[in-house]
Amino acid sequence: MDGKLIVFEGVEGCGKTSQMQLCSQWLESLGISVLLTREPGGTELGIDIRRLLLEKADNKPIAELTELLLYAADRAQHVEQELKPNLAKGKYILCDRYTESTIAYQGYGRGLNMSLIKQLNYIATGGLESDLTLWLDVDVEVGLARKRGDEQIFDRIEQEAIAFHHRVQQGYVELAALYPERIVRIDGNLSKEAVHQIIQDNLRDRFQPWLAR
Ligand code: Z5A
Repeated sequence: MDGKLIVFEGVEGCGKTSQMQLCSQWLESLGISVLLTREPGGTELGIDIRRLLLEKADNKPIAELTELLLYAADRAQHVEQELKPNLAKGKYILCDRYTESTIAYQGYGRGLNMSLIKQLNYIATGGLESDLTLWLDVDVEVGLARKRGDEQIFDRIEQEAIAFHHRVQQGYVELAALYPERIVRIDGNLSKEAVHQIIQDNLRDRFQPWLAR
């Protein structure tokens, strides 16, 4: 496929949304057509699935396996409807979370079977991997405090014990060590401007010929 799939990952409040906006503005200023999207919720159907997954669950518990399957369903729709067609058109796609989130949250966080998660990731994506994953590595407590500053109402997952977030963080540490050619660690504790500069440098290093087209 002609385009590039660049994924932003990390624990809550790591700065993905802010950095995707800055990155998109920068790429557009270079005349590069960008698609901003996210998981869950990158399609119309996905918006409904996102609501089921993340809105305060009140008395409606979601079993862990159901949660995993809903993320997989959201991803299958997103890959077919948005990612593949836009990559084929040569777009630069900036995606807020992708397969590594499932490994980190449902695998390391919830402790679900890793080989099942990998199979589901493969089924949902048809093997489509990111060209580059930017892991914004922020201390768990810093990320959560940033979000607390935003709003007082935490969604369902954010209310989980802090130990859960530390396991998720450990997931990203191990994923980055396993796939260093595809997953880049970026110090998300730095200022927004400094993080953006490092992201620019990484994209220039990786995609210079592509950026210069
Ligand atoms: N999830 C899952 O479990 N399994 C899966 O397979 C997938 C997802 C795909 C939704 O994710 C949830 O879905 C998530 C994992 C689960 N768990 N929860 N809850 P989400 O990405 O939509 O939500 P989030 O992880 O909570 O991220 P967020 O709220 O969108 O935050 P963010 O995008 O990382 O950060 P931000 O909005 O750019 O920044 C947050 C605040 O920090 C804001 O006030 C900024 O101005 C501030 N900020 C940002 N950067 C900085 C720096 N560098 N310095 C200081 N302040 C900063």
